[in-house]
Amino acid sequence: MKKYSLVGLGAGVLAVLSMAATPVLAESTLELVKKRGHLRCQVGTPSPGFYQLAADGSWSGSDVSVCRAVATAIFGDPNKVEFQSVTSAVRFTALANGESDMLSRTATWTAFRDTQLGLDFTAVNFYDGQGFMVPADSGIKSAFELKGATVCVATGTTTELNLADFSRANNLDIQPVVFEDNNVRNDTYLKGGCDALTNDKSGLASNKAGFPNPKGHMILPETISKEPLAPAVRQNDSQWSSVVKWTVFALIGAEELGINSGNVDQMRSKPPSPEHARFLGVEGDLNKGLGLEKDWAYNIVKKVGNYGEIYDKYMGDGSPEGIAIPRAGSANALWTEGGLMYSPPFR
Ligand SMILES: N[C@@H](CCC(=O)N[C@@H](CS)C(=O)NCC(=O)O)C(=O)O
Repeated sequence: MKKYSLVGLGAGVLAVLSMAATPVLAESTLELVKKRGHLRCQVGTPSPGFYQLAADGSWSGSDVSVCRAVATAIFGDPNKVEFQSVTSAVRFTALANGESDMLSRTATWTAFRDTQLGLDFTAVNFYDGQGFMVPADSGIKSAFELKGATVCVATGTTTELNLADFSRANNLDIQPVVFEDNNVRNDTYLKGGCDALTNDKSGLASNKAGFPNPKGHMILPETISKEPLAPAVRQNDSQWSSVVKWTVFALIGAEELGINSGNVDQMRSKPPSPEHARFLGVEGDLNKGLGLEKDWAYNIVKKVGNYGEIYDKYMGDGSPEGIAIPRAGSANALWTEGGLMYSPPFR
């Protein structure tokens, strides 16, 4: 009797232990995604340039392209993605609890987020900084003129924290007006419910492009923070983190190597250098540790494009929404052109 109960207890304890250990022992996210047959990629609520939702339900944009590039690395198909659109306030919980496989949505890589939220950031795909926008006829020309001003801001963001720092450091007594929903925030600003709107500068360009009268608003010159934006994954899944990180590097690396969607076939049939050959899977086995096929990077460039192509299409002068954030001379230029975009070597 005693023995049985002990055995019973043993089995019970084992069951509890194995349940508790599930997140650690569970299959890697890559295996999970492969089995499921598509990637669950978290983006923000629709915002021109980054993540735009068309009337037919399809998503496009720069951060959306990173999701599509990861799906392409795995499946050779940019459409094998389920896009999950949630607000900034709940984004990290939705990733940490397993609802999303990754997020690609203007999330700033900070020490706290990288070490205390159960997340790992991968590789920066946009270097940004926070700014302010005001109505063009407000007469305000500098962020330092915002003394006592009400400023609309999204909650759960670095934006909210930086605003408080900036106000305190400069004795500006700024009154934050805080929102979870970006649309409500923008509407409130447009209706005069706050004197200024603050966001990442690329976010401001995106917000402005979506306003009925973009020219009626002005982005002030000051940049009050560093916002390195990067896709993130759950922590402790090194292979999955590598897949997302090397997908971003493949986008940047392709541009460095002069490989784009138009010439990638020609480059593959006659690689101009050994690194081109390794990148395109013609030589070596760089795919092995990633758990991907040899043509993973080829497929990314062929079906999604390189970093510069994505930038031009969604953030550059040619972007349909007119976001037009100049890349030349900015941190988002390639390192060979004075910027910070740099991929480790493909070897
Ligand atoms: N980079 C900042 C701000 C991120 C942020 O809220 N970005 C806006 C861009 S407009 C966004 O993602 N909006 C979508 C949403 O919150 O639904 C952060 O990581 O906290």
